[in-house]
Amino acid sequence: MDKQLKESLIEDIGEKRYNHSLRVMETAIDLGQKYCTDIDKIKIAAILHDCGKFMDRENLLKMAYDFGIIVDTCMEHNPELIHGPLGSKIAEKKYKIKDREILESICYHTTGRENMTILDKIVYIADYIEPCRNFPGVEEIRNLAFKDLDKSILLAMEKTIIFLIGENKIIHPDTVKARNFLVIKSN
Ligand code: DGI
Ligand code: FE
Ligand code: FE
Ligand code: FE
Repeated sequence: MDKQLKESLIEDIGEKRYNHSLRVMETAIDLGQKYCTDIDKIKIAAILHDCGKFMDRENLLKMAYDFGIIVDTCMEHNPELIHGPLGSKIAEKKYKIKDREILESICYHTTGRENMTILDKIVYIADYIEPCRNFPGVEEIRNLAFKDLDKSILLAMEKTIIFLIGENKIIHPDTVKARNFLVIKSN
């Protein structure tokens, strides 16, 4: 990995999160080979996917406003959701990424969205199944990701939605739209 990129990322998001990003990248590369997608794009999107997940959480909202991100009600109630859109802006401004597809996959990596691109899907599910994720049921989704990408994402989203309901958290409309789209497509 590029030394400067590595150092900059570690400074912003910490070594643990950087190592997670490396694992997401390796997983995403495996998926990219399976689904014949542009590996160079995958590498950039995956290594940067959490670049907005600053260790300094206090400033997240302020940074979002500074970058002109429209913070919706759901994000206000759950600042965790800001790191996707914020990361997309950081990738653009700080890491000079111009490719819209890469920037969008970073933006939507937490919620998903309607009609996801193959790059969106690979980043989303690689984040969910990277080797250190160890929650119940992850192995099934890990295997499924290499057999039926849409089905694995649908399962991951449904598990996430059920988890959020259990935590009494609100579901972002993009998460709902992403799931609805996949359900309609699978019928
Ligand atoms: O950044 P990571 O931890 O690597 O992973 P991520 O960006 O996928 O974030 C996962 C978290 O985001 C997890 O705690 C569930 C939460 N999340 C995902 N979709 C929604 C959500 N939280 C809310 N409130 N609403 C959502 O729709
Ligand atoms: Fe994330
Ligand atoms: Fe995720
Ligand atoms: Fe992540």
